[in-house]
Amino acid sequence: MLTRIDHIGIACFDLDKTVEFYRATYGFEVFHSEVNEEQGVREAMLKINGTSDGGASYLQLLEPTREDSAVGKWLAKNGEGVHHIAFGTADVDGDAEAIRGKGVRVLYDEPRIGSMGSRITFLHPKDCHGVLTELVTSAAEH
Ligand code: MC0
Repeated sequence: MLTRIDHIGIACFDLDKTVEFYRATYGFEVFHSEVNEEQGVREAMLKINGTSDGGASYLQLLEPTREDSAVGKWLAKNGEGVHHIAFGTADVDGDAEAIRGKGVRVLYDEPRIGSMGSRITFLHPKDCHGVLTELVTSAAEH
């Protein structure tokens, strides 16, 4: 069952400048940052609300580490902006299979590693009315 908005992924050209915009404009601080080489991103998670028990919501700022990554390709075509939304679930495997059964393309056969040790998968944007959609089970939940 999808129980929360886990994060909104925002693609940017310069992670440090974008982090500074969110800090100076809204007062949001970086909760966590990392490089995910498989996904080709350098990222910062800004916690908006909730606790660290898996029930939090974040903004996820994403800078590509290479041009041929998903975020790199998307930025070249669209410029900066909202790249995806992510719904939180305690059971990414079960929810992905249930959604696949409804005819939506799930991009990975098995969930992969996402931010902060989470397990993630994606739904194809063309099957979701133009929205790249991610399913996330946080590290605390798996
Ligand atoms: C591509 N399209 C999108 C889109 N990306 N539409 C909405 N939102 C997006 N973000 C559209 C394109 O405009 C195009 O439409 C069509 O999908 C095919 O796109 P493409 O440019 O030819 O690119 P593909 O097909 O090679 O790849 C698209 C695909 C890919 C969604 C399959 O980006 C992907 O695998 N994404 C999942 C992984 C990901 O995004 N990782 C980065 C975040 P037209 O109409 O022009 O044909 S990593 C992350 O977020 C992790 C760290 C975490 O949360 O923990």
